[in-house]
Amino acid sequence: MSRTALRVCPLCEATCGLTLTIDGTRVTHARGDRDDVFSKGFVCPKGAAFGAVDSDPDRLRGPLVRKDGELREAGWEEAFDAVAAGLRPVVERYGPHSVGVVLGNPNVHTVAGALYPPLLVAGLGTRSLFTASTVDQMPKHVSSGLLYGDALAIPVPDLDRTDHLLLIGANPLESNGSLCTAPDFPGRLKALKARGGTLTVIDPRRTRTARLADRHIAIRPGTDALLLAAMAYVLFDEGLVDLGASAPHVQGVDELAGALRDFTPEAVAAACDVDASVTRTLARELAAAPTAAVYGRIGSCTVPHGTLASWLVDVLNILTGNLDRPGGALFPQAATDRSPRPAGPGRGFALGRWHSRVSRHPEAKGELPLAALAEEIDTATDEGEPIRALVAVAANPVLSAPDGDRLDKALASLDFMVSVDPYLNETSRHAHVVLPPPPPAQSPHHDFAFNALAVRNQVRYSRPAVPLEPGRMAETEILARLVLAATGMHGADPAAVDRLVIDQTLGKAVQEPHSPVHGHDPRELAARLTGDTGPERRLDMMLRLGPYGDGFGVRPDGLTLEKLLAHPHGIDLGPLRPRLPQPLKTRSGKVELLPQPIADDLPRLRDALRQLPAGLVLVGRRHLRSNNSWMHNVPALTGGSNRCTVHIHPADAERLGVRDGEPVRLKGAGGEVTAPAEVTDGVRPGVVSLPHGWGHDRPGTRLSHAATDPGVNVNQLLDGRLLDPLSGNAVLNGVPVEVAPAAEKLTPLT
Ligand SMILES: Nc1nc2c(c(=O)[nH]1)N[C@H]1C(S)=C(S)[C@@H](COP(=O)(O)OP(=O)(O)OC[C@H]3O[C@@H](n4cnc5c(=O)[nH]c(N)nc54)[C@H](O)[C@@H]3O)O[C@H]1N2
Ligand SMILES: Nc1nc2c(c(=O)[nH]1)N[C@H]1C(S)=C(S)[C@@H](COP(=O)(O)OP(=O)(O)OC[C@H]3O[C@@H](n4cnc5c(=O)[nH]c(N)nc54)[C@H](O)[C@@H]3O)O[C@H]1N2
Ligand code: SF4
Ligand SMILES: [Mo]
Repeated sequence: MSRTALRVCPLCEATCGLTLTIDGTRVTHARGDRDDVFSKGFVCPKGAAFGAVDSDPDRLRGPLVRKDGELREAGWEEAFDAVAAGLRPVVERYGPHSVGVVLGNPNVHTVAGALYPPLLVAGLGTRSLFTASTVDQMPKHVSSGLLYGDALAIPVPDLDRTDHLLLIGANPLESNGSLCTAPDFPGRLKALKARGGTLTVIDPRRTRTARLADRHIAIRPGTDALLLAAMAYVLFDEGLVDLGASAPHVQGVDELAGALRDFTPEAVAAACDVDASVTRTLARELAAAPTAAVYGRIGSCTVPHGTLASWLVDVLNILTGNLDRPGGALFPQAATDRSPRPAGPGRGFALGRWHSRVSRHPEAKGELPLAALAEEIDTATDEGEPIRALVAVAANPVLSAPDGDRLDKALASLDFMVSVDPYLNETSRHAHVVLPPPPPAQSPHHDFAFNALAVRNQVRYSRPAVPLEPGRMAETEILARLVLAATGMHGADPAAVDRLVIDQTLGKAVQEPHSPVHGHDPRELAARLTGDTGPERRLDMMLRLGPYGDGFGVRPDGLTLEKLLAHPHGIDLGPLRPRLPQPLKTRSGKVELLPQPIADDLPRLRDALRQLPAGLVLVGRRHLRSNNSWMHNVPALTGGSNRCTVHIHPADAERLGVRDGEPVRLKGAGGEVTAPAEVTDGVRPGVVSLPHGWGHDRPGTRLSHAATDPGVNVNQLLDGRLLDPLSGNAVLNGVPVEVAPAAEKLTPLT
């Protein structure tokens, strides 16, 4: 007998509701849940392959512990004993910063990843924190921190109501969207066009998204900040600045006008390879649209001026009155957000409160650049201890971060490493202990991260669709036990971790005058929480204290876990609404349009006006059926056009003697790779493209399907030194490379 269960898909940021068909304990089919309040039945090929992803036979079924140099199957007790025995002596002997924590992308897709890593980092007291954010969106956090005083206050384009969308360095027809959670992003773009709206795409590749656009600008990689600065210049120059309703909440407009003086459309034209007349048109269209939203993603972040470009995206929204208005870019309000405090000055956002040991990179949002992880392990300095032990949760930096070969060696040199990962892969193969989480069907789901980035306020929760298999441990419990083992409390009851968080949170809430539970007894509140598990009780607490919550009875119609469970297809909380000035936490209480660190970085952008690449530059790309480094092991999601090939423009191919299908060699500062060429005018001249997450040919892994077509690791072309200085974000796009047919010797281009 088969049955169905509902489950929000964790395989990308779109968070589609799925209806799973389950035979026994096996997911045999997945389709879009037509009654889902947000995704309304949409599903993509990855979601449809949920069952295959879930039941991949290479998923580890139990912990692995290294004995006599080899990873062997072990019990959970033994595994956590080994973690405590491996980590504690390092902390005690060399101090907390000698333990590094690496958090990878899937943490934003799991309940466990949202609730426990902050406790791990705080409990260890380590400053050696590295996450996927610094190979991704850290520039956006920094620009939001500086503009609004809150690194997590990220405005989201109002896709469903905007009249004009300017999309920069994003390809939602393949990625399904990012920092803009919108199930059926493609359908929403088509709806924009159907209602008479316009779509402009800026991308050096003619992507599927670009092909849908009314206007596609094939910019030179890495130069978006120049183009956006010139657009802002035009707004000032032509008297098109109109802040609209946000005007009373913004400071620094005149200073900004002065700071952008040098960035005329004519001045940026050569660097961007965009005609001055086109730049003017882009600015005028933005100003003229009844509503408009500028939105930038990977291609605008993972570049040398990532923070400036991210800042300018918001600057353009602000200058055209589109920040915080329907149809523009608004701040979502998630159900688990803290209960909004009254508007007013906040503590502001600080950068560089500490620095990395070797290259003195400033921290951003409490993190050091992932690109500097290898040197923080393998380089001794007088500044302090190198990292000697590592906790990696859902992270595969050997493939995802620059210079995987160096990192590979560095990881092999650690005194101790633990990986929480379902696979024995390029990174986890170095661990002394591997703790595998259960597959997604056996895990609960709630989008703590993405609801705060969604184009509609809504809330959904799925309990595990399938009970835990014997021998499995919930990832929430794995991480709770890991927190205990890492912080000297090995062996304590993991439920105590959740109780501690609940007591602390409620204890604080009752003291906050604006909290619905102000003045209550926290123990009495804790006793009223519902949920089968510690994490469920924490979710109940967050919902009830949150902006839509029942406030523990103060607002009887409000949200609770019970209410959410009674709505398995989710609860719609309405369209995005203007919220200013409440989200602002700057010291001035205003949007600070020209923050000092940004002003200080503008001379570097001015220098870029004169820099033209001497040869070819590299950009990445994503395929609809991919997911970073970990989905090449699922046969249903590989093959066809999902291949690790070098896209090269016919003109460049001809000049270099590169032929379609033949191997081509790429050389960058970090090394060389060889992959088949795909000659296509889908990339602009001067640009080659190679996807990331490939390179599954290292020994000691257990990825049997991925190993049959391993591809190459594009990040081997990087040496980790190219960063956006304000955010520490790695430069992954617009990187100079030398290219030649594999048979030929590479001759340097300059
Ligand atoms: N050149 C280049 N490099 C890039 C990018 C690029 O565009 N170009 N993109 C960058 C971006 S945006 C990102 S986010 C990073 C992503 O890079 P990573 O942070 O490494 O993330 P993933 O490769 O998605 O997955 C990391 C690990 O999580 C494991 N995993 C999967 N599901 C779970 C789970 O439920 N629990 C746990 N504990 N583990 C799980 C996988 O097996 C895998 O080993 O890559 C970055 N690297
Ligand atoms: N199918 C699939 N979906 C995914 C992922 C995946 O691996 N596969 N990964 C997920 C993750 S972790 C993330 S962060 C998101 C990312 O979501 P997106 O940002 O939409 O991801 P990409 O498809 O890499 O699109 C980036 C685009 O930027 C372009 N680009 C490169 N350099 C520049 C530049 O200098 N300027 C401009 N204007 N454009 C440039 C590239 O050609 C590319 O088309 O996707 C998520 N969704
Ligand atoms: S678009 Fe993303 S969330 Fe939706 S089904 Fe596909 S992978 Fe899952
Ligand atoms: Mo990402």
